[in-house]
Amino acid sequence: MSSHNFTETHLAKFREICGNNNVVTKPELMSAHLTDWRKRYSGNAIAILFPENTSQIVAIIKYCQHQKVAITPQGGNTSTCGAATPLANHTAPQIIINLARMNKVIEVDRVNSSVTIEAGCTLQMVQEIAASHNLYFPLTLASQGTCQIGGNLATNAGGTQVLKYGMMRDLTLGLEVVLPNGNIMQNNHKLRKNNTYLDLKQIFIGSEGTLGIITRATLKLFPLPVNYLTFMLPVEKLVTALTLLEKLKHYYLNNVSAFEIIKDDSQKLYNQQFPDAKLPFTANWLLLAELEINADFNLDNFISLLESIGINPDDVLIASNDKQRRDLWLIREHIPLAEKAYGYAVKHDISLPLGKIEEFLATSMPKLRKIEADGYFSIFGHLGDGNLHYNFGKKGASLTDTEALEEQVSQIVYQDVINFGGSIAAEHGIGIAKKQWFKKYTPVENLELLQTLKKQLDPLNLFNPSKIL
Ligand code: FAD
Ligand code: 2HG
Ligand code: ZN
Repeated sequence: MSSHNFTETHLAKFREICGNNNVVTKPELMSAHLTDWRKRYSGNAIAILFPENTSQIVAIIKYCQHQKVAITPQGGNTSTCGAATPLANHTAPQIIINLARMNKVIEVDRVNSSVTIEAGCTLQMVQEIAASHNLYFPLTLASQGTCQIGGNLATNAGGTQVLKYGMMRDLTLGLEVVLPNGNIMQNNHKLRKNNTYLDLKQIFIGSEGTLGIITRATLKLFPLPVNYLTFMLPVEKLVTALTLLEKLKHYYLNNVSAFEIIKDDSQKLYNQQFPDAKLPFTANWLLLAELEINADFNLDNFISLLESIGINPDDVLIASNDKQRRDLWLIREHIPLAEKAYGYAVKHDISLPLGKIEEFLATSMPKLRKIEADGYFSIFGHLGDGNLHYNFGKKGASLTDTEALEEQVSQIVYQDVINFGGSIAAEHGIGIAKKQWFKKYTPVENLELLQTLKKQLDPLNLFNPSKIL
């Protein structure tokens, strides 16, 4: 049979399993799924499948195993490292399995403070369903209207509330996963304690679609915070921000829920892109932080705390109502969008021990300046978690210009990150973008263990091939 005939046979089978409407082959409907969010990687596929339930996924996977069809699991396609994009020149036929049509809320258990959902629910849906029960799902990302819980799980997403609530791994009680052999791993329990040998769900959290398809999850819910103290302030030196963080944690314990930072070049990109909602101030660094508070909160004590470390309270903008709070958060959420609109930067999603961040910046920034004297540093992110989005760009650079810079820039950044005891992939994962660096900086024994696991679960290498490993 010719490859055309093979494709037609595959499509007929997929239509039989999922129904005609759930198998998309029209190029104009496929294109958004074949390119990543940054428009850096593009691939191809014979179809995008939108299954409606786990049984359909099992049937698709069994057929793909038999016919050696490669599968890219896909959620909202908001990966910043090309993790959800199929390959451009793969030898085997490829399909995308997108979970958008598996978006049912199965149960909200108020007594247990948990929600059980299908993995195609968007993050925002889960936040809203929790809120409608007077409960709170804390994962918060600028992509929340689009990204799916399956994608959040497969990337172990972080975001702005990690300081208090942890990453997706910390928010997960149970999972259902369809394995590459078509078996269903049943681990979708609601328990906060369960030491029946290894916790199998952990293998799939952060697995970036390489070990199976996450179809259902049970997530932790929390009481809705009573109120917030959200504030922004300019700081000249990072040490001031870090000292403030230490004081806040000491005084307010686990109620410090967010501690975000924005460097001056990112502020400029933001002001250029959003002239109608300019920043209240610009400075070397802008800090956006939040405390969860209740009726006992004493503003005078907070002001004294600021003064005790030399911060003038008059320089601090405190949101006085919910709209102002939203506006401050919108600024932060719009930073990656402003950067994207400006052009391509060489992006790094790194983490460092908090005490090493200043030394890292002082070491690495001058080296990058030497490569590109008028390059811009779009540095922002989750300072409270030691996680910076450390992006370096050349004014007006095209993708090709940026790719020419990338090797040299990333070599310096990642080597310094490693030298200071950090991680080259804090919250976005590896995908295609960081594959070479992951290989370089992962101990060979660890790589061997990961490869053993991958080969055991997916011996034909059909799940998200050529990503990560
Ligand atoms: P996709 O991009 O579709 O897929 C991501 C990976 O998960 C791929 O490897 C894919 O194969 C796999 N996958 C998807 N669904 C499944 C499934 N059901 N089963 C198995 N594998 C699956 N990330 C953060 O951690 N913190 C942030 O603050 C943050 N902010 C962002 C802001 C913007 C504007 C954007 C565009 C992205 C941001 N991200 C952030 C990155 C991104 O990782 C998250 O948006 C999200 O977790 C990805 O979810 P998704 O559904 O879009 O996954
Ligand atoms: C954020 O924190 C995201 O806004 C995106 O993780 C980071 O685009 C980026 O570099
Ligand atoms: Zn982030």
